[in-house]
Amino acid sequence: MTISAEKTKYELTGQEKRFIGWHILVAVIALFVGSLFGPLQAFEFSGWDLYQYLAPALKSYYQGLTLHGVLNALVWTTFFIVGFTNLTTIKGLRRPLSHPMLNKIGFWTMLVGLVTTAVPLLAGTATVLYTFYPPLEASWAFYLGLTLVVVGSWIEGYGFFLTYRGWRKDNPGIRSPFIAFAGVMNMAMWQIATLGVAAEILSMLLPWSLGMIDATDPELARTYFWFTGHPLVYFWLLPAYISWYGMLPKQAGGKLFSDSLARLAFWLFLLVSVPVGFHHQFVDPGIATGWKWIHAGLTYAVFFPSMLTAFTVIASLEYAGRKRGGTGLIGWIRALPWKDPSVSAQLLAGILFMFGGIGGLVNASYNINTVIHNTTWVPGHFHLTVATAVTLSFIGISYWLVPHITGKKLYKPSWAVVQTWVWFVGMIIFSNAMHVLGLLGAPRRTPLGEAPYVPEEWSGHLLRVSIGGGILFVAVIMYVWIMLRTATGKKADPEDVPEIPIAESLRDPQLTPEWLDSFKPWLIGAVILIVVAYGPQLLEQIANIQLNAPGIGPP
Ligand code: HEM
Ligand SMILES: [Cu+2]
Repeated sequence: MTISAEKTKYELTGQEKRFIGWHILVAVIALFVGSLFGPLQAFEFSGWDLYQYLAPALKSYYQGLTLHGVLNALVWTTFFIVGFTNLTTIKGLRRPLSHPMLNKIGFWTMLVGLVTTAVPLLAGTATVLYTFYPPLEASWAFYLGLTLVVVGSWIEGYGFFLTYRGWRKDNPGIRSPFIAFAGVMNMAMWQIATLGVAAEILSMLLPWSLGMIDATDPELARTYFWFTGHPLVYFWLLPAYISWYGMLPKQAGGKLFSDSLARLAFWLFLLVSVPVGFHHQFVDPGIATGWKWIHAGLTYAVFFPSMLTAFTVIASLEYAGRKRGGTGLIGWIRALPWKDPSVSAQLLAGILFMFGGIGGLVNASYNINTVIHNTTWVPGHFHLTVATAVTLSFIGISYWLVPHITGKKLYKPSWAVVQTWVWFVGMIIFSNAMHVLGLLGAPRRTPLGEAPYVPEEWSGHLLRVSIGGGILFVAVIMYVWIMLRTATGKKADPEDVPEIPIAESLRDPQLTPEWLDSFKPWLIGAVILIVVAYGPQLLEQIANIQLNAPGIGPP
């Protein structure tokens, strides 16, 4: 018998909905505030300097850029993901959290951490950009706050692991439901991945900013940072994949094409997410070329689960499109429910992600990387990935999730569809211009409007960055407005409130081999790979630690 066919239906309780809602609320506020700086940066590129009017509240371009990166890339994502993982765990396993108190403590720890980080950020004493590379030095409160956000996410993670373990005990031999499995796996990957920043902050940055040590070792700090920094992008992306694999097919009227392939892809991401961090350090002098090559090679290995994903998700959507009467080579694409804002958001996110992936292959290539390293190509790339594939997917998810947890109807669904297209168009203009500028050598993290060296050939592209950025800002405002009006609207008839979409697998998931549903071998494999790919280099850098760089303030 298939167990995916609702054996026991589990509806989220009011308390569970509220708890998830708190995460989403913090996430959306972070996205809103963080995105206020996006157009400021984009306008600055064509010489329209709004910062002069914002002083002294905002001290510099860099303070704004730090707020933008931290709030958008770190806070919006983390809060949304942890909230969403509550939902996938509870709904997927069809049972409440086993230790809800633990998750509450985790959430509050994250929130206290966020406030602790926000104070120095707003005061201008943590203008170190979201990568906080030393010797740029922030107030200790910034590092402490970030630590608390991570620790809080760990604690919520323990809540998910214990719930999963309880389910496993009660259901021996049964394949775990895909969305629950995948969410828990992502949190497990996160626990391993964040050991890098934990080591960096606790052993170096916090004692340094507290004055217990005078100077720091920027190279070791970077190595620790990127141990976390690369898997961080998979921590962001995998929840979007959970929706693409496990929910979107249902919304489109189809089924998950292959439960086995979906799980295999997730396990491969667990294996190769961490041991690739040196691909961010290709130009760092302290790491031997051989190790950089190994990490470059392992990065190419990520291509394989990415292709599995492209294949499985597109096959699931094609199945849905044909069931809806779509025919021909591309007729099935048109037959998909584009009028559903949640679907259009995720389809458009997926389309832009393909270009993000292609650009990513350039970034990953040791020699070609030198062409685009530290140019505007890089933010051009990650506005397609984290700021679109992930963000636009989360926006799409929230178009059913927020109505579901508030018991309201989505405010103006047709506007929501327009919102997704505005984002799509704005991002095409913005990110294309950023990529081209990068190839022409324009540096990132630079208020280019003030730079004396800007050649004439950049000017059209700089203008396109501003135009695209302005359009994107409209899309953000539309999204936040729709969320606000939805959450503050009237309670709807329960029948008009969307259900949580869970895609059935085309084949009984019980036929998925057991080795694809067991954590142990994959976790062991992941740790071995990390030890092999990181161990020798990390030990060497720790053994030769050079605490000789004194802190410097922001420019
Ligand atoms: C209103 C929409 C947005 C606009 C117009 C925008 C614009 C920009 C621009 C122009 C830069 C480059 C600044 C520079 O290198 O000097 C930038 C950097 C960045 N953006 Fe956005 N962005 C937007 C939304 C987002 C979103 C949604 C995310 C993530 C979820 C994001 C994450 C980042 C990050 C991480 C950086 C790099 C910061 C750094 O270099 O330290 N942005 N953005
Ligand atoms: Cu990376």
